[in-house]
Amino acid sequence: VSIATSPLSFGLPLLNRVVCPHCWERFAPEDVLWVSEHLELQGDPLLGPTHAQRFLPSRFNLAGDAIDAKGQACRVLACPRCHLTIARGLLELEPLLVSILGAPASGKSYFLASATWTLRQVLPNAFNVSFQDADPLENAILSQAEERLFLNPEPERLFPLRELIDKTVLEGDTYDSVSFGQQTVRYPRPYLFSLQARPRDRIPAGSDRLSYMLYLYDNAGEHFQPGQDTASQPVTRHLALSRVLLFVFDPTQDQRLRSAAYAEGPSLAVEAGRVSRQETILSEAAARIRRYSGLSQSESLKSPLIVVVSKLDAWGHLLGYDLSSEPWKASPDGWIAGLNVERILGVSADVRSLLLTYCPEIVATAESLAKDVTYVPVSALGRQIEPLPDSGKPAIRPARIQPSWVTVPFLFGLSQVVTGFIPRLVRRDKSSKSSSGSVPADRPRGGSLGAEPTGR
Ligand SMILES: Nc1nc2c(ncn2[C@@H]2O[C@H](COP(=O)(O)OP(=O)(O)OP(=O)(O)O)[C@@H](O)[C@H]2O)c(=O)[nH]1
Ligand SMILES: [Mg+2]
Repeated sequence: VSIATSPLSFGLPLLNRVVCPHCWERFAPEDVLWVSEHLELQGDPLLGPTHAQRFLPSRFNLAGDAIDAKGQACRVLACPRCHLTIARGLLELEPLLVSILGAPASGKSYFLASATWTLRQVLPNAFNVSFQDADPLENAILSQAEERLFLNPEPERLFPLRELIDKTVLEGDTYDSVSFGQQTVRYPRPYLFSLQARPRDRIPAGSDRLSYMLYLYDNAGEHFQPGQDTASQPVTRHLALSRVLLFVFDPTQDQRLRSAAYAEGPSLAVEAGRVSRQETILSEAAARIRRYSGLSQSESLKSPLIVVVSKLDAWGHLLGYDLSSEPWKASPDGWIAGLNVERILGVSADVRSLLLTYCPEIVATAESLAKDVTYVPVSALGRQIEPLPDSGKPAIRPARIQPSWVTVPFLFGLSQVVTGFIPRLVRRDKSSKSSSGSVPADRPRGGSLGAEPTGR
């Protein structure tokens, strides 16, 4: 049976504009292409002879699936510009891009895998928000990284860190090539997650939408070096659409912080030798964002910038307190957790002053780019890193991995850009300061936030 309408929706209204997670083109949902299912319908002019034909349908079956030229019902959608496939949820859920940038080996891939794994537990259990792979096939590489860290079949074996998660490659499996006439363009694969707030009895007034599609990209650090983003490899163009920028800064690659951290002897937690100028990565990213989004040199970026200060396990003792507890807490009725923004901003102020002491140019660069800068320390692995007996290189037993604060950049970033989605812990006696996004950055005093331990 064929009907002539396009019932693409599964209940939620369709968006006016969809953002392709591959080529970042915006298009109307009715322009989406379908991928032929019939085996004889092979060959796409943009993707090559081994890809199925894409088409704009005129016939649908009762289930709402398009019917291809050979009468087969189709299920898979594709972008009208780049022809790469698109999960159906992208037509319904508002896009929310988060870009992760940072120097090579700064810890981006470890941080991402550790954070997405932890968010899978924390968002549903503590915040009543479901967090799911929108396209398990697209997310496969990230899921494998999560499994190697957290579901490893040999949890007690000592793995060199470099073997658990590989360096992100600059070409290969994680990129899609599309031929636009003479020009072949290579796009990085996105990771896509649907975020949906479950029904709550108390939805804060003025809340935005309650469901989003999170687009994440894990670039190789080299992509952020000058000259590495071109028309044929627009690998970091997601930066311009990004709602939250996560700049991963690795203190162990800074000579001054490194010597301070290891003043009492060499650390075993990181490999020796790698030192880099990381503020140049940030300035280059800012130049690209300004170029792609037409901002002038003097204008600040609109998106909040979170400086994710990685490998906390190797330098955290410089802060002088322990960050073992996470900064959120169930509200007194035990239902929805609130993010302890006051504590996050207190820690941010301390990390900022540490960076000001040792590498002031990072603070200066970050704060000249964005109006809203927060510093969040994270460790993807925790403190149980050991040296390998033969080479002395850092290694860990998967069973001992204990991430610290890895979800905070995401939870805090979300709470900054989407009202009401991630509730903030409100001080009982000063409820007027709730969720305004402008909580003062003064240092929290112990015990002032109900039972939330300040961790100091
Ligand atoms: N001590 C410690 N080391 C870490 C941590 N996270 C990553 N590392 C180390 O840093 C190295 C690089 O981490 P990656 O996550 O691969 O870095 P990346 O930023 O993705 O690097 P590229 O893919 O080259 O851009 C790892 O091999 C680990 O040795 C951490 O939380 N603590
Ligand atoms: Mg990487």
